Amino acid sequence: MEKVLEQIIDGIVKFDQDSIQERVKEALAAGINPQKILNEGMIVAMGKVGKLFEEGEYFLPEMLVAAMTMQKGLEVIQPLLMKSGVKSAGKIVLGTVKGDLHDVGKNLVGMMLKGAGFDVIDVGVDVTPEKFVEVLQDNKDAKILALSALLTTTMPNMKTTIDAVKRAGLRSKLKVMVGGAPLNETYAKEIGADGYAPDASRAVGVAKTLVG
Ligand code: B12
Repeated sequence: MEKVLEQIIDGIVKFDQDSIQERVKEALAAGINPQKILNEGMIVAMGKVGKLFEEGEYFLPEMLVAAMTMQKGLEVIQPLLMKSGVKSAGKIVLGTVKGDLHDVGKNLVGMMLKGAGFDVIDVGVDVTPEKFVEVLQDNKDAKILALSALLTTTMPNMKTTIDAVKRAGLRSKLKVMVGGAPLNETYAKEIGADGYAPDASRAVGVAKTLVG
């Protein structure tokens, strides 16, 4: 692997907030494409951080600072990942479900969807089913509801949200797309979602298919 990618991984794992942007710029200058910097650098680093947390080496503050370091690095490649986006491909309401504070993945998905021309309304993290319903009521032209969850304990809140949307009579005109590390296609079907994607770039493909 390119040395600079290793340095990016190391920089995030060791929270080197001062030099992460420099490293990412170096990687770009070396001709490594932004998608590769993201997938083989930053996301690999977050996987390592998760592992250190599981092993009891890292605690909550370490995970948080690692996420902040990644966000700093992302700022450099964000304009490159977002390119085009001429006319709106449709409106998407996006958020992380109730009880869940993870937003790095959601933000990436939002960024890529915007780049693909979607009009993204980001409702944030820890969003209750009631709040999603309220936002959808204010945005009746939304074509997709996109839900994120990173915890096995908050995954069920995706179903609770879909059920609340149904009860509010908003489900029939809307497609629901879900994602997040603990999810898979089977779970997505089980809870009545229309689409699932394992990462942000594939989320764009799924969203395009869903809006037809
Ligand atoms: C950073 C982090 C945190 C930070 C979050 C900061 C932030 N601003 O997001 C903080 C410190 C807050 C945190 C807290 C906790 N965390 Co945490 N966290 C992580 C960590 C290290 C990285 C997550 C991340 O940013 N990944 C990088 C992004 C790019 O990937 P991603 O989120 O998976 O998103 C991609 C895909 O999943 C997909 N995707 C995501 N959303 C969506 C949505 C749609 C619609 C689609 C289509 C696709 C999609 O596309 C994304 C981009 O490619 C993970 C470890 C890991 N490997 O995931 C643990 C991890 C998720 N956390 C974990 C835990 C246990 C917790 C805590 C419960 C710890 C505690 N004891 O308090 C708390 C819960 C707090 C809460 N209520 O939410 C566990 C979850 C275990 C489980 N299976 O339930 C993990 C897996 C760590 C571990 N290995 O144990 N955490």
